[in-house]
Amino acid sequence: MQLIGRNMSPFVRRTSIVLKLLGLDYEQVELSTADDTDKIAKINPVIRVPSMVLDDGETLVDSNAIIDHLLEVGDPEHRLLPASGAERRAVLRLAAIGHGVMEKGVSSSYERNRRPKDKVFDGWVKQVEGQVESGLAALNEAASNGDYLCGDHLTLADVNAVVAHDFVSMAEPYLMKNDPYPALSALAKRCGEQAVFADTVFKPG
Ligand SMILES: N[C@@H](CCC(=O)N[C@@H](CS)C(=O)NCC(=O)O)C(=O)O
Repeated sequence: MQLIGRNMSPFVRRTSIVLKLLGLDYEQVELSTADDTDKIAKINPVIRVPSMVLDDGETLVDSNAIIDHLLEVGDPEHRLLPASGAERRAVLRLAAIGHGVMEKGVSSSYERNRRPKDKVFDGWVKQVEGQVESGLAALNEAASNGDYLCGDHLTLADVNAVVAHDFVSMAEPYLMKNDPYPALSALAKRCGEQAVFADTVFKPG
């Protein structure tokens, strides 16, 4: 199968990490939504990444739908996402907070970098960055309770939290000055020592 997109996108990176954690075979096609519009449009009419092309040509769009499929085929023991009940809801809740931080971090970055400077709406940037900060604070609190966000092993909640942390550190470094989320940073550092996380860090060029 093919994963479409570059790991600069936190949504693509989290999908890459899940693929690697599950040991699924895939090829990453590093298309960019800015430069490869026509190619991506053939796979995803909304022209967004990540998208995925399965071996039989079926296409999937949006990291949530892609990861849902990957877990269905690659995680029969429900290690990354418990099968049901309160444990599943807890992982999904924190995973959604991590995903929300990514969305707001990307919004801030688009607002600051894609608009002409005189058209940037500072009030909007402030609002979405406040959402980034409160999401990171919630993840930091969850990370303060143990080695992993939920239970005794790595789940989708940790993947999203680490990717959100790393994305904001890259895209909005001024929000990370003086290590305001130390438990989350420590989780990111511990995970960053594992190949699945280290090998998916975006390297420009
Ligand atoms: N909800 C989507 C968000 C995907 C997303 O926003 N991707 C960005 C790249 S970071 C993108 O494709 N941006 C181009 C656009 O939205 O026009 C997901 O989880 O996959």
